[in-house]
Amino acid sequence: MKKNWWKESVVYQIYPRSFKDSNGDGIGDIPGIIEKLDYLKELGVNVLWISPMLESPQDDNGYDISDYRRIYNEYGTMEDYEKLLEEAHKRGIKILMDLVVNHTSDEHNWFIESRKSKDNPYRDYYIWRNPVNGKEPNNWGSVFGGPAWEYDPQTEMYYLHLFSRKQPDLNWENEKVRQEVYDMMNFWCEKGIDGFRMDVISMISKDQSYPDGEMNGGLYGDFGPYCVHGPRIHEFLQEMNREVLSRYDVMTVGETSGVTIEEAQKYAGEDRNELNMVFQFEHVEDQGSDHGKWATEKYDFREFKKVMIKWQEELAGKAWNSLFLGNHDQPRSVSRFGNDNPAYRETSAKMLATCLHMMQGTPYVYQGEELGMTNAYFTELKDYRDIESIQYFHEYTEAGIYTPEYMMKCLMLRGRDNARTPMQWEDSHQAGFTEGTPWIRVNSNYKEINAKQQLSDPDSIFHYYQKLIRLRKEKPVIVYGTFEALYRDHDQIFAYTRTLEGEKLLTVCNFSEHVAEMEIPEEFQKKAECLITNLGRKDFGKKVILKPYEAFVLYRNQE
Ligand code: TEU
Ligand code: CA
Repeated sequence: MKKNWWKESVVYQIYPRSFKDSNGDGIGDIPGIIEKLDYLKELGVNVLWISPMLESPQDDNGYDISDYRRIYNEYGTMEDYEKLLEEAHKRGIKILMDLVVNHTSDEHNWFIESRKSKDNPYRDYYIWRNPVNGKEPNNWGSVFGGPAWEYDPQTEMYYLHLFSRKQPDLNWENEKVRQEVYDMMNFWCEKGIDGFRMDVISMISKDQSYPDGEMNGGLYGDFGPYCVHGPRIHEFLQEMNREVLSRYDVMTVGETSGVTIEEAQKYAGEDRNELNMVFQFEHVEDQGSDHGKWATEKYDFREFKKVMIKWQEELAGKAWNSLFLGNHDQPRSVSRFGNDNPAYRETSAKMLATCLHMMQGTPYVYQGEELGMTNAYFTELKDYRDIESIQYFHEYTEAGIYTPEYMMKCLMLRGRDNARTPMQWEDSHQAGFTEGTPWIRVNSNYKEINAKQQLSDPDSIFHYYQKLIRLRKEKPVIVYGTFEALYRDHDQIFAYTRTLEGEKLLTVCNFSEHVAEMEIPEEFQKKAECLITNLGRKDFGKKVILKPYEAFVLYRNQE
């Protein structure tokens, strides 16, 4: 397999608004990130993906950009950003920019021009359609609730917004739009960034016939089949690769929800000249509800394991995996896939990390995950800030689809703000995140869960992550070894081996709160070295009884 630095890396995602506030205004900022670079260095990660920091009215916390060449003033200045790059690079840490080019803010100059008149030079930068029978051009719903079309009285036409009405979709059919995007990307590459995480990049090419979508029991039609992995997507990405990516040594990861194995091989196939890897979402996608993510069921372990194994096996040798259990759009991984009850929180957080970091692919750590931060579990709507959570609460309760009580429960389990509460640095005022009042409430468990405490405890989740990350640098088998699943049908255990020439790893994880019995494969019995264990196990005889959420990794070198 071809060696690449981005295969050997561990990426840490920063949600800047909630990472560290340096000036007491309650909003995280660039000087705050700089202040914490040594913390990240100590953790051992070598790439940062930072959620958008460009000029924005913050309708969707920066995923609505109004100027691609300016830093959002509450986060700092261009000088601050340049200093961040320099300070990170000094520490051997690379930085990925979050590239949001499916849409801009409605306050972007292009859109301000575009909406002025039908013959404005920027008109075709966006997607405008005439009303049909006095209504929306088709039945599509937006990802955040409500219709995907907004009427604009100025020219009596509708514009498309797959996300909020303040996020109009760019028209990628227009060559000028594509050139503007590539110029902007080159501008940032010249500045010295090390790559891009590409926001909803799978949605930039739309089926030009704009037909109605299936209703699937919801209030609006599904745009999915016409906008996701659309007709020209691979052509556009190959063009972007020629115009920008191929000119620099940059890493790219595309956000491609709904991606299949076959489609992923097109986006990230080694010989395709598109992207290095994509985020697939099958393991965090929603089963069991007619209304997408708004479900309250616990995840199904067997299904989860099946999906994880499938991606390992089927991308092998063809495209590279990205590995994640959480991000700024998902609930906290320990609350969702582990167990955030104090009795099991630490053990299960370490178990999840073990399972993920030993697989083949590039692991992503979402800020606070390395501390075992949990869901916010807000009980009142007024504590929520997320546009999606607030809009759906109103939409579904007003339409009588769900009761307010049920919707509040969904938000507690699935809402995006669960992962957006401030980083818990210390056990003092506002968890050490700000000296003022944070833009969103701090999780009330910050006295027990915070970085300061964990840095002083050699057995903390932080130090466990540090060890996993270090092991990856020491043992090539963790990066390049072939994956093979064991105990496929077991309903508590997730176990697999990795093999690279003479080296072999065995990873064993108990995903349940009950003990689980297993047999260690012959070749690992007694002869192997234990690389890491979350419960201090010393005995690796033939038969082992795994404790709740226990995990360990055995290693042997056959030479
Ligand atoms: O998310 C895109 C996406 O596919 C959504 O389905 C996402 O999962 C959403 O949170 C639904 O619950 C990206 C960003 O990660 C997200 O933060 C932005 O809000 C969105 O694009 C629009 O830019
Ligand atoms: Ca600030």
